[in-house]
Amino acid sequence: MDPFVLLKKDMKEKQEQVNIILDRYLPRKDEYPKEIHKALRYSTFAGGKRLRPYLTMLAYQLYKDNLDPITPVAAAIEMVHTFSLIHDDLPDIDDDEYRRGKKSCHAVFGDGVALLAADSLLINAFEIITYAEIDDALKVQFVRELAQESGIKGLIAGQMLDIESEGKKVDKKTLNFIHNNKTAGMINIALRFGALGAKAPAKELSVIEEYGSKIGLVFQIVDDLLDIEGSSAKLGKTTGKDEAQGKATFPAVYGVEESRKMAHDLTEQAKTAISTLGDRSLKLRILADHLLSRKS
Ligand code: GRG
Repeated sequence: MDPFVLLKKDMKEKQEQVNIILDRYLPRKDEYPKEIHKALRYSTFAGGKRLRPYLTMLAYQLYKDNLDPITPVAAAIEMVHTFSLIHDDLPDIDDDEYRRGKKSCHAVFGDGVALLAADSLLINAFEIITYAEIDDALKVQFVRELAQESGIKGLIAGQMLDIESEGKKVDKKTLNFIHNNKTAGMINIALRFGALGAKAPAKELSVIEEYGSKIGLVFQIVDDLLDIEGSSAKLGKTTGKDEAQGKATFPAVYGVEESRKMAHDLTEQAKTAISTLGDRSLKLRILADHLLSRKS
């Protein structure tokens, strides 16, 4: 079977498992007060790729078959991710009208409701981790690490620098800081939680993290390239915005050709790192190629 077809089938199956957990733990949309529940469900089920939970599940399946214990953790990471997208789209941040192929949350429900819907996704994510059937010590560790990664030492720091850099010429160090914190960090922690949840040996955990930090950057470089060359219909969001807003992107700092080469080289390095795990790492290797060639 074509490796990408195999991967897409596996992604779809795992997306459905995550959606079941999200549906189970999120409030019903007709629950009182209705508007906020409708809004947070609207954005959560608007059609994201579910890449981060998929990574958690793949890392876990390097060691264990039954995904049930880790799926709430994977769903929690997706909730934090969705929260960050809603905030990112707000008029005072990136001001984006479209997300996941639909009108963004604030465009449908208004800024105030979008803010609250996102906040509640962020907070509920930590609650959901506590429902996972894993050791209590691991739950505490996940809550702590996810708080760090989504807080001032992670997402917020990356977003802060992103805002401050708008319209300015940034250096490579600042560019890396922004995207390591905004994008690669969440991708890496998704893999880390899967591996830790399955009690991966320390040496293998570090290989998985090396893979994670590399594909995390590839994901962002490709995101930047798609903003220039991609189709907004396929991406489900407006393209051409980075240049218009003077964003700190890889093509802006390195140029398109050099960015493409960097993405290619990082993908090869990620696959080499993970190949030390042997046949078990096949899906992660196919995924790395998929993330390099993705069009959406
Ligand atoms: C933590 C309080 C607090 C604020 C968050 C807004 C913000 C600060 C961070 C922004 C994070 C962000 C939008 C990063 C960009 C990462 C990125 C490339 C997202 C797109 O991910 P995809 O393509 O999206 O996986 P789907 O829709 O498929 O899930």
